[in-house]
Amino acid sequence: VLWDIHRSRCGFHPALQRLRCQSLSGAGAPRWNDCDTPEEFNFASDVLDYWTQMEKEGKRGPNPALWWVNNQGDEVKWSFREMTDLTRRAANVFTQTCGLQEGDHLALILPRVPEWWLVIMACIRTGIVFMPGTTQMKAKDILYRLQVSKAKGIVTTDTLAPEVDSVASECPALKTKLLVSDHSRKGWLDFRSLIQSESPVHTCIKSKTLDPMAIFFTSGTTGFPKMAKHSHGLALRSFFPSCRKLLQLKTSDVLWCLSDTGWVLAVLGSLLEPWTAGSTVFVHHLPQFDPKVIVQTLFKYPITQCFAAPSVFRMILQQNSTSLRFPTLEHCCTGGEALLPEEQELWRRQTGILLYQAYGQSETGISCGTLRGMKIKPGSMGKAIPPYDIQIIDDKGNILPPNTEGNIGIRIKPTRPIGVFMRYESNPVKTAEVECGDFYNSGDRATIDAEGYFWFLGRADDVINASGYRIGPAEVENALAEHPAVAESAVVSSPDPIRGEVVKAFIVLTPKFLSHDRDQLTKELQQHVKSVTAPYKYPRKVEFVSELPKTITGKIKRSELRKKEFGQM
Ligand code: BCO
Repeated sequence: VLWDIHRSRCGFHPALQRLRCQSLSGAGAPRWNDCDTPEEFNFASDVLDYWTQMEKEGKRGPNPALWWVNNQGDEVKWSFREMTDLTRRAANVFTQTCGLQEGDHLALILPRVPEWWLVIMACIRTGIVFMPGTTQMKAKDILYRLQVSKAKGIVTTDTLAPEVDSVASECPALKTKLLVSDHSRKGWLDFRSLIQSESPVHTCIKSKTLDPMAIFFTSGTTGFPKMAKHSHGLALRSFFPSCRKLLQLKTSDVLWCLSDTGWVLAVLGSLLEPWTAGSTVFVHHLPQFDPKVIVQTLFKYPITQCFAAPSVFRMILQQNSTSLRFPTLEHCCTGGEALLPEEQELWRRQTGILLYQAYGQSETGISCGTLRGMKIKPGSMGKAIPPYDIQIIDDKGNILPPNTEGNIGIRIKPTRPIGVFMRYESNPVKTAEVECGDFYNSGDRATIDAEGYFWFLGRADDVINASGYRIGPAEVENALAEHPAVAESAVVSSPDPIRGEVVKAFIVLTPKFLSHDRDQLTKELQQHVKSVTAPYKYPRKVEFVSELPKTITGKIKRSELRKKEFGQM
């Protein structure tokens, strides 16, 4: 009966009816049940256009949907209405001008420019699968992504366009290159002017909740990054009441998430979470990370919530600013790497605001957290956020008792919860490897206490988490191997007071370089890595050794080197 009442009142499918009717009836921000799986869901038509309608009806305040600023004093403020208009135009650019179709893969490599939001929403409107990537990538990183994903299109800036052009001939699937720039470039379509000329009339696809929406590249111990493919369920999860409790955003909130546009955290914190609640997304262009600019920005603009990796908060605390009492800031949340209890306490003392921890992965979105207002246990990353059932498991998928070290596992059987990635695209072997009994095995080690709080311990494998970046040692070792001074290398994680962990390379030199100045060589090798792959991966520590520890079969024992770094041997 409810079904029919909802349908007659709202004209949408049941779950959306609930969402819309409750909102329209003044029950506050949109709501949904943790276990709802509507057959169809599309964030563009069901959320963005919903808030546009609210604006038209005068039911949402004057705050913009997107508020973008830069260091030159430029500002862009777009309402939801403008977002709907612009993203419909962008959708037409993709389908009409470029001939891209539902299910096609599109590489999105943009810095924090407003077009990043347009591209994502246009992809969601059209069913094109977007693949965000960091602008730190070099030609080889881009080549790999384009080839492995068979991307049909790419959107980037004039800084990276030459890198793309240098590899495009090796990417037969790549048909469309879109440039976000005020200048034109041969062989590239001008995204900005196309948007102006395209029609704002577009019919959004009717996506199934479990249809693909996005791909995030994520590093592992071996090989190249894997493609974690997500359905529209990743966006739907932001609606679930338990997830809404993490930040408790309101339409009047202004949320600034500082994550680089290449990571899942940016999609969640700079788009899905705030727009689900009808809040304002605040963005600073911030081409180079500068904690001074962050502090100034938090003083200058009416930002109410801030989400960033722990390293960002650490670097702000290091500033020796006279005051960190930000006038409008009410809530801070952090995730992406481990946070120490002392750091949480220092932030509270300096700012007067608590720093809440969350935990997640490219594969899962935010899966655990200390929800706003929940008791903080310093150093803990909070509790599982339903519908995720998170347990500490052994290597066979058996649930371990409280206070026992094991792997963080998310139950995926008998039902795979909304929000957990679909698969590693084109990689059934790796997809199967992370299935462990009834659980997805995150590869992160932790304990759970009797109250259900999780305590992060580290990685089960050799993956490095440096200032929130997940780095595969093989990616750095491969880059080092291209330099003539390197006979062989082993790359591991090493502790760092600011970045939590940094990349450390143990290097055996080729005979020709043995007599070279070591400091000079260190700088040269660091520069070399920065030039051949995304610079965030470069080894901030280098140690030259005569040999590497190996097993009898000749495999490098990275774990031995890592344990030494952390004083565990
Ligand atoms: O420190 P250096 O100066 O020696 O080198 C830095 C940069 O200067 C340099 N660089 C950057 N862009 C470059 C470049 N060099 C040449 N060409 C370019 N285009 O390379 C190094 C980059 O390292 P970085 O980015 O780690 O350092 P930076 O700039 O100090 O930034 C610090 C952080 C904390 C802002 C940055 O590390 C960061 O953003 N971390 C957070 C990452 C994040 O958001 N993680 C979340 C992932 S999603 C997730 O975990 C799931 C949660 C639900």
